[in-house]
Amino acid sequence: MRETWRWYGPGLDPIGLGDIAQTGASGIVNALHEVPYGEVWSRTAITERKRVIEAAGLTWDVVESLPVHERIKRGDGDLSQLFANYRQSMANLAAEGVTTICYNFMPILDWTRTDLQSPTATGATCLRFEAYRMAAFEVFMLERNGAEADYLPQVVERGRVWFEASTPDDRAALLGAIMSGLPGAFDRYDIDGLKSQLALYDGIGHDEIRANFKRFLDAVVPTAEELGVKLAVHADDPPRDILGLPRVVSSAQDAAWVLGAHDSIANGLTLCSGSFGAHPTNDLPAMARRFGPRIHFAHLRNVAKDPDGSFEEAAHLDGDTDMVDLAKALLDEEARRRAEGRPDSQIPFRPDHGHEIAFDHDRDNVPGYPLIGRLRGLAEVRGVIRALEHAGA
Ligand code: DNO
Repeated sequence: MRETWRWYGPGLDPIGLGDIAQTGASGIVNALHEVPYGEVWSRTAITERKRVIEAAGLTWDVVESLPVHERIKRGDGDLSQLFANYRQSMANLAAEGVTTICYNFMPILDWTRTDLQSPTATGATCLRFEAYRMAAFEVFMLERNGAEADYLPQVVERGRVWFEASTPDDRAALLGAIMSGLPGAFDRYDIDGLKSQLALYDGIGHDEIRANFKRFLDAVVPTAEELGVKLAVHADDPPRDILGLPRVVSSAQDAAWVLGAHDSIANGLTLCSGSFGAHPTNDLPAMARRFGPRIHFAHLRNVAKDPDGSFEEAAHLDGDTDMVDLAKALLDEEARRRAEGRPDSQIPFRPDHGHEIAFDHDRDNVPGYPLIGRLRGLAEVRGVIRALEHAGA
């Protein structure tokens, strides 16, 4: 497997390429976060980014993400220009040899947590999704109609108690945590801003968003095929509807739907073990075996789930997913590809997220993306992979 590392780019990531090179990872996962959603990624900007990455002795292996514009997700109006722009960005990337492209189809929000620095038993901190806090946000701060029905009654009650005791600072911190998943230069919303974004999704349920997703795939997959681009949809995080928004990439069945919507190698999956792993019925090693040939990219991390829907990011080898078995499944897939003579026999993976450990606490990290915590994850997963390779040799 090819070791990669997510870098947010010049000016956005406090961790430099020189530090990343020292982790031993050889590939970079990058995006032009400064380009507004829906606009073309110019060839010049891509060439320049590639030059910067290569100057550090690294390679730009994966794009994460080439964002899908909200209007595409909503199926709003004439989308031909947005589709054309997406195709043009893919073509510009492919012309520079960057052909693995991760994206997601989550409405409005990307990953969502309620605590960005939740203490773990060791004194490190992790990202956590606490069901009662999310309920407090949705039911009492946002006052969203119908939100109560999405949570267990005792979770709503705990949310009410939290809300009633909360200070304006507590509420601002919760809103800030929930907005932190929006990458790069994307707008963060306040309560009113979020309400107006949510209103744009009125009347859009799972069927509608699936139809819009299919329309997007129809518009871009044939071009991706011609370009040799491999699109890799990322799972919903958390893998459930949130804020009443329909999400359709949460379960193994959902992944099968996406891959079946266009039966092409160009239409593939980012196997994010943390996002899919927060779903009660997803079995990650089984998913890796089932979808193997269409997995173009893997995010390896772990979660520990609670019965009320809460979860936190566990250390990479702890938590609910058997990381050793998952790595084994991915290595088996690589062996299968080698036997088949597939040129993309090596699957890029990155240690996804990490605890904040030691000096990480003093740095201004992108939430979830500290240096030492991710290095711990990378080193552990690297050890598992080496051991499995050795045993299989
Ligand atoms: C979180 C990431 C996601 C991911 C996007 C892909 O840390 O895994 O933000 O990059 O959802 O489009």
